[in-house]
Amino acid sequence: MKSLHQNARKVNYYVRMFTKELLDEIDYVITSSNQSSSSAAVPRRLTKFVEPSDNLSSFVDQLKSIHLEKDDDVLHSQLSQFISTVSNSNLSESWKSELSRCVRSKVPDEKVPWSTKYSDYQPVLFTAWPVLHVSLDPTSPKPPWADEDFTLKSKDELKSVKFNKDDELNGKKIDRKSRECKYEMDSKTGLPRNPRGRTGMIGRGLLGRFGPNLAADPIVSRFKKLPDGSIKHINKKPVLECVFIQRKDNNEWAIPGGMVEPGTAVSLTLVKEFREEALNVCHNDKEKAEKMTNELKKTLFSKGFTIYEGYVDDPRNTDNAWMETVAKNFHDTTGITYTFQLEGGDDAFNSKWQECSFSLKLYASHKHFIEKTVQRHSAHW
Ligand code: RP5
Repeated sequence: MKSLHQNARKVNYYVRMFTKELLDEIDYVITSSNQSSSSAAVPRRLTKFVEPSDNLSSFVDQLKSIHLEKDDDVLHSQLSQFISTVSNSNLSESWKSELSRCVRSKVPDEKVPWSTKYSDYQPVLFTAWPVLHVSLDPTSPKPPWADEDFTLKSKDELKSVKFNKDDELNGKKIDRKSRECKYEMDSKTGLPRNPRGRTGMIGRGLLGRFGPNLAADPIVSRFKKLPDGSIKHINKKPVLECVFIQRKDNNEWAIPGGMVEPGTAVSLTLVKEFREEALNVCHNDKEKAEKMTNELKKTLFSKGFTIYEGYVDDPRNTDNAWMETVAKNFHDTTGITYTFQLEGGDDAFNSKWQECSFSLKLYASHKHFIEKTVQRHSAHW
């Protein structure tokens, strides 16, 4: 098991390079391995670095069925083809959702807690190609959204990373504290361990940071009005409506939240994400974006109520990386939201007001946050 992981790490590193030497290096990893189980793991692991979109899926299946020890020549040509396919492929938006459902190993419910022994546990090591490919320029004023590949570091080297604390990169703060608890480190790898238990995947998957990946979720609400201007009621309770967006990565409806960037306050992220995803006012129109941010900060976003802070049950979570959020409610009491022109932007296809009720289907833990918002306003559910 140990050497299997070591090989996977090497391959992880080599694939990141995408250079001409790549094939030779992979070949070296394969041929220098004297354990057949390690060798067989190589193509399996390689398939985890690309999107299993329709055009790649049959090829990925072929790779999975290869037995290295039986036919190295075939493997070599398959790998060459694999590399060139990956090199030439355009990573589409669909990769996120596709990957999150196809690569993790199954964990029975009772084996999820770390306190339960699970000696046969074989999580898939997976870090998506775009995460590994983030440029790590130490001189850039804007720190990268993803960490460097800590799976390549030893436990001792990892001690310099400020897990459970505020860290800093290129002069910008990176919040590595959990809103949930003080998280533990895996005793073998020294990497953060998901406080909610096993997920069937190690590495970062589609997430940028090891440990918590902090997001901010603005819940913009108002009471639903009928055409005559009165508030709609069901079973004598007012009906609440909130702004939702349709995510581009998986088409699911969600609160228009987003990641907190290094050095950016949660309060600003809440405004920025709402402006970009629900109003389609993005940073490419700098002047308009700034004006809108200031207006929102002075009005609707001047007073918010924290609905939830902590872990999000996000499909991207792994054993070493997970989503956390600060979800705040901004309730319209003045009618200002009637001046908003909703339009999906950035990571969102669509944006709309939607009545809140038990039948809502939303991304990740978002329905739970909305239920709590509804309770706060004693509204119908
Ligand atoms: C969820 O992912 C959070 O609650 C937040 O809404 C969202 C942030 O991720 P991106 O929308 O930036 O992908 O877990």
